[in-house]
Amino acid sequence: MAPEHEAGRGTAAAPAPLTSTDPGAGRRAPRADAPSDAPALSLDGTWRFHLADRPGHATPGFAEPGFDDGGWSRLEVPGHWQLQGHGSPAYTNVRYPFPLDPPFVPDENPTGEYRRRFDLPPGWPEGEAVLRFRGVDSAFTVWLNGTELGWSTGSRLTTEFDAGPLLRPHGNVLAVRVHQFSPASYLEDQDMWWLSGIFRDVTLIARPPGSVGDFFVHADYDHTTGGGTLRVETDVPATLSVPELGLSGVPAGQPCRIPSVHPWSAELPRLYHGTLSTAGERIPLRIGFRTVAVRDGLLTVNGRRILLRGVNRHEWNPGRGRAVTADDMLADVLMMKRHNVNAVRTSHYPPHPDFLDLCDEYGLYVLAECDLETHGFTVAGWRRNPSDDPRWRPAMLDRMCRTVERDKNHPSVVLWSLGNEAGTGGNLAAMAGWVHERDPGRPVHYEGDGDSRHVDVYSRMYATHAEVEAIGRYEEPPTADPSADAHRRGLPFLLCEYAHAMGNGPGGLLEYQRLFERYPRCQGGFVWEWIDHGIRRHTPDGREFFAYGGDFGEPLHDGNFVLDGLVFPDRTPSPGLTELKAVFAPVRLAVEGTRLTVTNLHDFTGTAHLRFRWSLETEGEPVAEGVLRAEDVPPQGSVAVELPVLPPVAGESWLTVRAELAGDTAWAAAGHEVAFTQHRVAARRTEPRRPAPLDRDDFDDSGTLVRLGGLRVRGPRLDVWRAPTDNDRTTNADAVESRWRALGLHRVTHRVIGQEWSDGGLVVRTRVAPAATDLGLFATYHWAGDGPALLLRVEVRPDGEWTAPLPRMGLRMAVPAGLGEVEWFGGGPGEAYADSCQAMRIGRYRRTVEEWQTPYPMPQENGNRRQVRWAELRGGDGGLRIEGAPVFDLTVRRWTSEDLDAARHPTDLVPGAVIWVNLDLAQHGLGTASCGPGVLPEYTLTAAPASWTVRFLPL
Ligand code: IPT
Repeated sequence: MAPEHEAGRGTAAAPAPLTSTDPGAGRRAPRADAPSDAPALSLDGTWRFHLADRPGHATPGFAEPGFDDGGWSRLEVPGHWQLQGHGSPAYTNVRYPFPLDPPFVPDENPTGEYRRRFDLPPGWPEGEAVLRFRGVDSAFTVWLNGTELGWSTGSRLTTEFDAGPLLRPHGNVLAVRVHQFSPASYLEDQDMWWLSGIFRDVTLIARPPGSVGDFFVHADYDHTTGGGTLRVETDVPATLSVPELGLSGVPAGQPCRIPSVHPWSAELPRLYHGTLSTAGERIPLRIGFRTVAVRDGLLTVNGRRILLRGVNRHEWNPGRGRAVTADDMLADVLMMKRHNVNAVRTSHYPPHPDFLDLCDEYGLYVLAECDLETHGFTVAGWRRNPSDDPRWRPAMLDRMCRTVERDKNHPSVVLWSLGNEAGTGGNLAAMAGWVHERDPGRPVHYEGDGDSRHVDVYSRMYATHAEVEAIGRYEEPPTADPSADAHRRGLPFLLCEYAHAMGNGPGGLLEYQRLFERYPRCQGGFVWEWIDHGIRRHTPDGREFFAYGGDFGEPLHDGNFVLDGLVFPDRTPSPGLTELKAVFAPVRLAVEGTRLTVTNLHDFTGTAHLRFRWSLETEGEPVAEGVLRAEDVPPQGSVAVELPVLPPVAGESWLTVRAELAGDTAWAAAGHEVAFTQHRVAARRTEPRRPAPLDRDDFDDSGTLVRLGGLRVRGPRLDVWRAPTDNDRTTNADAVESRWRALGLHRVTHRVIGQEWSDGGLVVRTRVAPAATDLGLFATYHWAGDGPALLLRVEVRPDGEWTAPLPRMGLRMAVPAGLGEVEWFGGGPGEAYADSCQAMRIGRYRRTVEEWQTPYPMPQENGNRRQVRWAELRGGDGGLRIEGAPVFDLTVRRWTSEDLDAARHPTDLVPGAVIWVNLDLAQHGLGTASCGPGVLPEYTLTAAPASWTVRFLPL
């Protein structure tokens, strides 16, 4: 390394956490995180706090017990200082917010100083005690009563220090100095906000003599015999009791064979409650018997191939950042279970340990990831990447070891992951080697080494459907290093990230799921990602919005790329989550003729816990309903059930069959819907047209409709633009948005070629085209009277060689602002797009124009309802019925697509003087090109001759 890189090293009295690549000093050995009946004292709450703008400006003597902190601020612990009025959040994805100058960080390095006074509760035992920090971002040093205990890094990992000898009954002073950046920051380049401080709980825990240092629960399940083996390794003498299994006072270390146990799986998360007793404490255990193995090229749990229906989860709360609450964690788990999710990747760091308790209890498979990412080194072609620099090996091994040791006793953890996007190198190999030795009971994952040399599963992110299919057929291209090929070709495959859920999307989920179901090797994956990391803010006039990169004046930021979740920042489900639930459904229902086929996609459970309810609706009005008698379908099995004889119906009628929980579960009440299907049993009756003359006064001199009965309207006329979605947008030059804008589709003009009035009505011929191109669209409007209604048939014919897809093929019209209540019969209740419509069902729905909108925190195209048969807009000014022949896509808004396109936050959108109604033939699909493949060919809207018909009836 060039000497100038080293020049700053150790100069002045820079503290070790700022100069060393070591992970820390003075810390206790990592151990399992577990509750215990040993006395404990929470040190959460209000601390005294001061923020120095750089380490050199830190307060001298601040750790002295007698230091006067009376003038300091107050700060809530756990929490981030940037979200409590000190400094501000900053968001970057791949790029480090400081020079790539490892291991150094800038002198401008905010440094938080924390002080907390505490007394020991009465009866606190003398002797050993540990101070436990479950998460401090990024590097910190701890003093107790003026004595330095040590320092640590690894923001999302637990650190414990010995505190016993320094404690006194009253007036203890704990002082902590936290640097926002440190050499360790080079290992923590995850795609998220840079937020600092003591953001997880701080606890003082007594360690009475004979307390356990560490313990490892091994609870295996033998699927060939149904038996279990339980062995608990401890480092002190201990006994084990599990009353339910008839075990009492069994010496730890001794294997116990149980002839018959209920295994743990995400589907049936059976836990046995036990106690580990030592001379010093008793530890409650929750034991789940399960065996994870890669066998014959497949990832198995309890001897069976599993399918991961997973999501990537960052920890997030829009007000508290990564200092999530118990309620947040429970909400996530319950929402996941209710949306048919069965797996979580803890991207890209160990979560709060309580989250894993919930996964054990409610049943979620966990890919537990180490707190590691060095992604920003890609900008330098991975040069000087810590992953391949021996100076960082202790820190990287330390992280891996603390991940495994902390979480090893969770049955939910089925895979360990070395980290994310950290390139390749010897340190990663060493981490994998260490894990294999320490815990042979769990396969190791790491996506960043394309050759999968050191891991047990082949993992990719954002692979296209075609690539996944090739992998499923074992026809993937060979590894870069030919010697790794045989190993990788023998591995099961998963997508550690796919279906980027940024903004409106993802599109194309169903097609991935079908591949996972078709090819045994493709064992599912984890959608990116669970939650939008928006930060709650308010406009000066008090309206809430969610901030993203750049909203805090960051000089370097990645905008709204931090908003790519299935749920909005406040955990409101987005349409993407509703789609995910339908695609992930663990039973598939299909009606054919008079029979319902139930296909059970569970890996372990039958369908006895489900009840199948049917209902018949005509034009969305209930006609009949009932419960089907269905036998218990075995896992991966399929049965056909005879449907009841349905009553006669008049009008378009749909049979809906829903699989719902027959009884209450821990995560949802009886009646919760797990899956549904719909089947049309009678088609719509079309009424004969009743020709009627048109009123010339209803049209202006350009042939544009301006009046409908008593309503003032404008349009409809051809409209192809949509406010680009994040998946249209992307930074990629091939992004459809760039192509659309290059063509000028956001600024088309209309030219009337001619209009002809006749007895049959009015024909208006136009050419619609943007400036500066010879491409265009001929649009011809055929107007005719139909009783009291107006009938419009639009014909569109492209002019020239169109090479880009169209955003929409549609009509736009303005109707009076008073028509704010919409009722429709068609697809709903939420928005749907060509490649994201599995959650859509045909029915009759009502929404106000306000409720119609999906409030993506970054405004973009939203709210499209598909296959609308008819819609009625009503309000003070009268009413308007619009019918399709047969159907149309409908959107209603109080602003235009252009307004939506220009807005940066939903609070920028101001209702205008009219309601804008889109009546479309089709829209381009969504895809996931914000990170991943674009729209599949079958959902691409090509510019081609088209025609559709709508009928307008004033009410
Ligand atoms: C991938 C990252 O692993 C993840 O953290 C997130 O940033 C995601 O992208 C995009 O939201 S890495 C990318 C190079 C595919």
